[in-house]
Amino acid sequence: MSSDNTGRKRFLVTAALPYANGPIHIGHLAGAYLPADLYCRYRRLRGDDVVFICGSDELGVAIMVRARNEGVEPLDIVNRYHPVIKKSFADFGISFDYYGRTTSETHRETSQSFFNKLAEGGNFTLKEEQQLFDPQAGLFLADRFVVGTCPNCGFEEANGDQCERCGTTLSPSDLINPRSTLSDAVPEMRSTTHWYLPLGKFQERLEDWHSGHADWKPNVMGQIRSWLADGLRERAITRDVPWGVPVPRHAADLAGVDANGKVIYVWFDAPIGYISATKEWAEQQGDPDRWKDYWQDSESTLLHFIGKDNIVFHCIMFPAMLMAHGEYILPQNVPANEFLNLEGRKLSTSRGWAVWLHEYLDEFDPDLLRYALAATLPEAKDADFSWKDFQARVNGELADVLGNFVNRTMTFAHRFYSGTVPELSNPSTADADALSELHSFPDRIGNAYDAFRMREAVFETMALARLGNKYFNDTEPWKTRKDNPQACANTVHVSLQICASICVLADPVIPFAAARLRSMLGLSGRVSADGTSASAIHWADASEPLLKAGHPLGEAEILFEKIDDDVIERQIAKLVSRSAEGSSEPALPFEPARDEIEYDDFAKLDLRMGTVIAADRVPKADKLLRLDVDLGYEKRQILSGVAEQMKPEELVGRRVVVVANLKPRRLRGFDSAGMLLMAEDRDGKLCLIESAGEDGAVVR
Ligand code: B3M
Ligand code: ZN
Repeated sequence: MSSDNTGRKRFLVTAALPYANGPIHIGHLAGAYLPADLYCRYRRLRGDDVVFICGSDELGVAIMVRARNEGVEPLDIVNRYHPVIKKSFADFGISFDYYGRTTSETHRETSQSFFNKLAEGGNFTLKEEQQLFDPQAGLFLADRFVVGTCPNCGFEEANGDQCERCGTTLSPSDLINPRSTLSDAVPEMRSTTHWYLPLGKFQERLEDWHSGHADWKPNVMGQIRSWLADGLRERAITRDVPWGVPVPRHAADLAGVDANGKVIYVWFDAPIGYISATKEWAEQQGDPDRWKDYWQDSESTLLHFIGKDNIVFHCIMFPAMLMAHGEYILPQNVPANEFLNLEGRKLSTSRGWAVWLHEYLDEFDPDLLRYALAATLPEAKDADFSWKDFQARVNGELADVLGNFVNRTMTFAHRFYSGTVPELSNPSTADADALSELHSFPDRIGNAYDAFRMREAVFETMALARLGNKYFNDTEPWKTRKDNPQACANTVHVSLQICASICVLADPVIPFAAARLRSMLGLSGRVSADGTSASAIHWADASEPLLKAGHPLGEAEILFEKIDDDVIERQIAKLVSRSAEGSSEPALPFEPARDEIEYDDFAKLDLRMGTVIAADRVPKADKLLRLDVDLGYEKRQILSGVAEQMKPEELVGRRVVVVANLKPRRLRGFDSAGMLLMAEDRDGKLCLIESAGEDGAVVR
């Protein structure tokens, strides 16, 4: 496998780019993000070179549908959800090296040049075809703008590009009884020209490549085999919709087609998003070419973590694109997960049957869900999350086994050995056995991670804590303390070694608790996230005792609190009442409170009342309005970024609060002297702040 000259292996790990049309829920986490994070954290502790890439999927029809339902622009939707998604991933400890977005300039360039290169290589075909058109909405009904009955399984709500029930990929014209999701209009047929990727041409190469990967998960291989057995068909890779990466001029010229109004199909550009985001990461590292080490060097390992509905795109379509391009490596594995159900029912965001990550994080520690989910991931088949099971895992495993073991050990060490590691001498058979069993754990757990068996890795991690607890019980230090002090010291010594190994080996699953445990053990900073610093403790080091006799310990604290029944009842009640209301989504989170400031910091602001006396658009700036504001003692020209939400005529005559002593700036060729204060709702809606005070009145 891949390695550089220091023996570190190089990995590029991706997790599916979530559509930025809603917040993240536990189904997303169980499908891709948590297993990917477990894997990356494990690899970094192994000392490997890992770049973990993700980002928001901001293009495509799914975003347009959401925007149309709300009567806003697609950009409003992605600007609302991208930050929410990014933040909840970070709070949950998903350790992306870079989280990008597919509306970025880099992404547009990368996708277009990829498209051009394939066009130049003669990899596409063009077809003029009759397609479903909604005369009322004035749009061709691509993908999710049309639903109908799946010709394969009879599901009546199949989308135009894929049936959610049986996974079959579809074209809108395959649907029986097509209906427009935009209006009640009956779709009609109109002719249009599109680019197609003839996947059939890649069938043989894909088969060869897949046959070299017999180690892939059976659920993934099963889907691939059935695709290949059906014979691969061509797939349209452009759409007539107003939201997406525009079909590049060069490719259009080559084809002699007018590409106006045509964009690249979202499933063509989205996986390229992994490449664009890696480029942006490299740029941020100050080494703009470094992305090539991960994408174009055969020594590098590429892994895609996804949910099962994305298998065909990652195992067939994207690899075919990469083969056609020729300058990229192919994924080494695509460890896709099945679906997660919730309390025995299929998770459904539109029916209010979901646990939302940002809501969960308002009430609980991220590690609790990381552990409970990781222990039940839908690796081989669909799995179920229930709040009762969550409580049982937290109380019965994290608190009673792991937390209890750490707590007993720390209590003994502080009470009887003045907070240092006692000496081990004349170890008993039990002591020696415990240490020799400890020795096997890094490999036991690591082998499971290596094979993408995350549940097993989590089970083995907890097995180490169980070993510790049992050893502590069996050696009875509360008795030996009186009649055999050396035996007691040995128990505490060995138990502390087990705790120290746990703080390394449990780090992928419960990184926040592992960090607390390290500080209790006086090992803070020693287990570095990237495993590269000289004093860093690596995964393999956890097979041997990590603490020297006499090593000073930190302060003890309770690692995990138990969760009461009523807390769990409340969660279940919330779920039930939400689904009864059929309400789809919880409120967005509020922006976190800021740090405290001194009065003097506030007093630096010169806030004044004013009246807008003129307003007009700024040429070529979609967001800006130019305002003249009367501050009583003088008039000001101010540029304000409200043009997407307020019309110039709505603003004239309005009373406003102005930051009057803001340093003047030049924007789009205009001087702007000051800033309007506005309230921004959680969904990005802006409201002016008004007052009856006279123009020029000081606001304080
Ligand atoms: N946004 C689909 C999904 O969320 C899609 C994944 C893109 S990965 C390149 O299921
Ligand atoms: Zn179907």
